[in-house]
Amino acid sequence: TEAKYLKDYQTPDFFIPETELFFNLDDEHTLVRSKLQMKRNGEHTRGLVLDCQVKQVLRVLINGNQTDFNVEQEQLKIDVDLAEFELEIEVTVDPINNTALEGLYKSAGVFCTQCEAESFRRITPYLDRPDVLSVFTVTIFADAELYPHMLSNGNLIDSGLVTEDDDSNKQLRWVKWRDPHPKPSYLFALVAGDFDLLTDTFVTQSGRTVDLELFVDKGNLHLGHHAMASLVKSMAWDEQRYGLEYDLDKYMVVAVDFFNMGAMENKGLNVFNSKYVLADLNTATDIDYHGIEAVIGHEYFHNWTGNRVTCRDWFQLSLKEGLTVFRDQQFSADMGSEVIERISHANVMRTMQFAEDSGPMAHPIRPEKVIEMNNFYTVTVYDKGAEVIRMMHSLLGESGFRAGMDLYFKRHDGNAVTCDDFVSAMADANNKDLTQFQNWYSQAGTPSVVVSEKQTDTALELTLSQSLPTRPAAEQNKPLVIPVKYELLANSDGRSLERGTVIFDKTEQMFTFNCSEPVTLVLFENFSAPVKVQRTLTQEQLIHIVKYASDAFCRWDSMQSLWLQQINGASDTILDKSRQGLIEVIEYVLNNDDIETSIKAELLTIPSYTSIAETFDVINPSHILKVKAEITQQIIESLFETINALVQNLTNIEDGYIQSSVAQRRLKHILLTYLSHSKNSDVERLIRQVYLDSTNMTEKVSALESARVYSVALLDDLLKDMDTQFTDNVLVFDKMTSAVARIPHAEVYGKMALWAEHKLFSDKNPNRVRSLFGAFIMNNPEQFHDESGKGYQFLADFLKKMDKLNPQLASRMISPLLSWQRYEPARKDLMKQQLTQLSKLELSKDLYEKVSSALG
Ligand code: HT7
Ligand code: ZN
Repeated sequence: TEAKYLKDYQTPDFFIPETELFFNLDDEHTLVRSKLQMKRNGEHTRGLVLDCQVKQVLRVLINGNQTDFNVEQEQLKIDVDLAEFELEIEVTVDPINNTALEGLYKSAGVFCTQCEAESFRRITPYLDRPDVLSVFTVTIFADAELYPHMLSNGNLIDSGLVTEDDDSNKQLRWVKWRDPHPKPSYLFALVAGDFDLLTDTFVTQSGRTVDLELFVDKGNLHLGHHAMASLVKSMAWDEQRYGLEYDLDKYMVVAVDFFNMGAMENKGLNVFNSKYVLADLNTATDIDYHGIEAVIGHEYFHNWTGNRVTCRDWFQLSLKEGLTVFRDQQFSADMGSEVIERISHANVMRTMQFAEDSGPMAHPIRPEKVIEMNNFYTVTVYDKGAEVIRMMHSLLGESGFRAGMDLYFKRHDGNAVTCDDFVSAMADANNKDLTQFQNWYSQAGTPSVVVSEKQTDTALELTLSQSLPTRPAAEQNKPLVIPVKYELLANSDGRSLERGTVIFDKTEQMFTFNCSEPVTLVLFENFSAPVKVQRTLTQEQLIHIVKYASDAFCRWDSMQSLWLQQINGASDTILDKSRQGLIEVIEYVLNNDDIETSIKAELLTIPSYTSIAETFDVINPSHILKVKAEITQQIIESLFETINALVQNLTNIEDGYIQSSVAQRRLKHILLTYLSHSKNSDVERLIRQVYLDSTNMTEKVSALESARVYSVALLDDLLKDMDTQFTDNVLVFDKMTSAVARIPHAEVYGKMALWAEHKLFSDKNPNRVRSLFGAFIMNNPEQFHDESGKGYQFLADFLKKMDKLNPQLASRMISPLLSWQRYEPARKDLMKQQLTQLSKLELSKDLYEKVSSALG
């Protein structure tokens, strides 16, 4: 449980130019032999210390001679004073009992690895750090019948058959792979199993043909086409937008059912959570299709931003993750809609990232102190990291940003570098000083921007002031460089008078806009900076923005603010009139045929509980849920007929992942959500009809969601049907359990227990666990935050068990308890009690770091 600090970084004592690995795959006793060419780095005389978390070290040899070694505290120590030598190590590991899914594990009959961040050391002792780059050659021995596909990084260079030298006479097959690109150990991968193989090719811009291979479970070939098409699109996009071409002859993707995260960018051999590969119209929703395209893109883009240029140390994780998320966001925007993407990313920031940044685990996008690295694969490093890259893009423009990227690759291809190196490339390519901008990398917390404005006869004077939450021992915060995109709208008729960007980089700063008529100022167009804006706008001003702003993001944002006004605004007396105002603007949107369908759906979306809660200094879930329900009720009472008529019009939407159909299904879903709050029995009929008539999973899930709100009996009915229609389909099963876990009544506990008994459920499978219990914890505020504290107790009990099976998963699921200090006194107390209970147990490093920081 000792922390590591960025300030203590030192270069490695040794390098490993060549790594040879031999695997004899076996469920409980896989034998791993390594042959490493070691080279001392510099003149020092220190011995060799390797990271080591294997089951057993059998032998160590130096230049062919057996040598003494010592294993303690997860380190293998060898006394050696040679400058260069060959090191051989033999170890065993236990893949079948590896439920943590880190290192080499076997699940559902498939051997597979996950090495990022620090799990290669669970496979073989090594200098398991990203600044040690090596050329890997890997030989795998395994039963040919059970494992017809044996894969590793790079190119297949040889293979053959051997007979086992025990009495069994069993034939083993061996394959030998070599990856010519030097890589850090975290990018190593091995997979062995029986798969169906989907193939395609891609011809690169320089005319090379790359073989594309997608490995899926037997019988699932028909579910791989969307992933394959997404891969081809990603490869073409990276060439077009960044001039980046793929660099091996083969690109392999394997879909596995047991995986802690979305996917992993191992060089030439991506391993994917099957949820981000498999799709067809009958079983995948539009959200699934979108997710697959985004994750396939993300992992592919890592080939340059992560693999060719990698991180010097794990504190620099955002170097590859922030940048690659930014690139996948650009890709998704180019494939679909820029504004819809922006709304969805702003939502992630405002709900998950702002919460993390105001909690005990808050950290800068480049953290400075880490106990368990797995805890830093966060929305801060990934999504705020991407926002920081996006702001650089705003400051430098598309061509300036591209020049910076080109220089970054020119300088650092093949190296392990830092976030500072990235910013320097951007600065140097553009002759710009980005020193102050770098404060974004070192300061945690969400900046708060206070807006005040004064209009004279000739100008609008805007004063902005910025501050960061101060935390103990934090150095005095320095002002950040904040790009503010804006527009001036004439109050008389909504004309756009001026649009542009101002750079706000002082603690307080005034900007003057000349204008000779009354105006409404639109600020932070397209979510131009990841900040909290403190600004008082009247309902009239917000409605003006909804109607006239050029930027659809701000129109959506103002619509959300109109809701928030009702919930944050205190007394009932002011609200009656203004609630009518909200209802009127909703009616205006509903009836306005000029608004594009996809935008209309967003404008009408009811803010989520979490996004509302995040705007309060002190959170009282009962208040938020009560007022939100009241407003929804009033809207549905006033607008039932209008909404119902619109839903009736949205029939016979063309199936398929086509943008126009996606938008129509989304709008239909939003409208159906409103209707589900009514008790009118026509609604039950409608929900059933949507469920039965639909020939795609998006509408079926939409029906489930509406049923869940309308009545549990209706939900049960639909689920029963679904369970028989889609027997044995685990990805559909996950959609059903997510609906169950969000039932907003106390009966949810009994139902969750029942579904956890289902034959498709397994607490060793992260997807199953996240869909059932994760949905409860994150998306069932009514029950999770019930004033009895039962929800908190449920989570703590669950974490106790899960921490033993899969610490990474447990650690990710504790997040709602971490913000305990944000709640009203009674809940605060209840949450703290559960954290205190947990702190008395023997916890994994993952959970320990979070629980101890929460209790401070
Ligand atoms: N770079 C990948 C990170 C990842 C991971 C990290 C810790 C433990 C398990 C993991 N699986 C994947 C994913 C990505 O950002 O592309
Ligand atoms: Zn990534």
